[in-house]
Amino acid sequence: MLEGKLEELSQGAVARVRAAANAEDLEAIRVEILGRKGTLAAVSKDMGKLAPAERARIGKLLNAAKQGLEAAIEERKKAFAAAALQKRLDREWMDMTLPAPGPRPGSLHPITQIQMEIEDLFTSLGFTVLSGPEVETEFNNFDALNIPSDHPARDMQDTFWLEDGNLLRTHTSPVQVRGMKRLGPPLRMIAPGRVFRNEEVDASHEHTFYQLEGMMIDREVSIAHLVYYMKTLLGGIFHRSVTVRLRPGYFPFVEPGFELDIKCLICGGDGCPVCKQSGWLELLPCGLVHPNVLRNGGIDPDQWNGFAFGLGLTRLAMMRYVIDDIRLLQGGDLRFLRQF
Ligand code: FA5
Repeated sequence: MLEGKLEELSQGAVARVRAAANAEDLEAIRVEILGRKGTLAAVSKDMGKLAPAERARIGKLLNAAKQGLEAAIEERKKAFAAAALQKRLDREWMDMTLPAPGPRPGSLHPITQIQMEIEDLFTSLGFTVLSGPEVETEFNNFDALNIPSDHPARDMQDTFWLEDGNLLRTHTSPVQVRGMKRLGPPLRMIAPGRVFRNEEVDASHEHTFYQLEGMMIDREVSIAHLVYYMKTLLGGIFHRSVTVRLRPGYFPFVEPGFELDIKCLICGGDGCPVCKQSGWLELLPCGLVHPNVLRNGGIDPDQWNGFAFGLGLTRLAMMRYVIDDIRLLQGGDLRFLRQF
């Protein structure tokens, strides 16, 4: 009797396994029949009542039924896996004949981009682009710019001195001296470049940063000329209205001298770490060239005069791209740089 029941059960179970619609159904059937509390387990319990010889025979049949069922389940599982794989293969494919994307192209650093824009602007206004060395003489960096050795203005720019008495230029102004000697009057020049100061680094100060010097020497150059060029410069860079203020500024190489500040574009003037909570950022010191500087450049101050400015290029990049920490610009983090 048990034998018939087993036969019937095993045939029914195999049929159900073959008909299972998916892997979940299959698992449910497996648990129902082969599980610890499953149908086959119940049959094996009933075997206890049989005589020993009969028990051994039915035991064998039970094992065979179990193995048959397990094989059927395995086969069905494989069929499901193959179907799933086929479905993925149909969906996910790629065209191996397409050309490879190749290495990711780099891009110009944001400071370089701004520098090139300013160069374009000023060359269109008749200015020459000069570059001076980063290692300068003390004379070009200070003395020729009307900053004698005992003058307190030297302390305004903390200097990296070299053992041979030269220095890392603290500003791009020494290119004024080189430009005057090289080009003679009248002249219009700009000189972008890297400068160095022994300064503590914070959100708006680097020890290594970029400036862009400008100088125009002609006859009867006035503050009106200076203001015109400064406005043209800022308009060309920001393409939107920026608020500026001009206040007196002291630099021994200009007279009169000014600080052109720009209302902080990071905080809109409310105060933030970049503008040191003042709402304004020093960006563009400028003025009319001091007669002593003209003389040191071999130009007669009775015949010629001019203006000069020293733009903080790194700070300009910060304002233009609304970067709230100067250290990001030279940190070398590609995740930052790839945004430009
Ligand atoms: C000068 O360096 C003068 N040579 C500028 C000048 C040229 C005046 C021609 C008159 C005529 P100053 O030390 O203020 O000035 O620096 C100029 C600009 O460089 C500042 O307005 C600021 O934008 C930027 N700057 C100065 N120090 C740092 C620094 N540590 N990190 C980043 N930018 C700086």
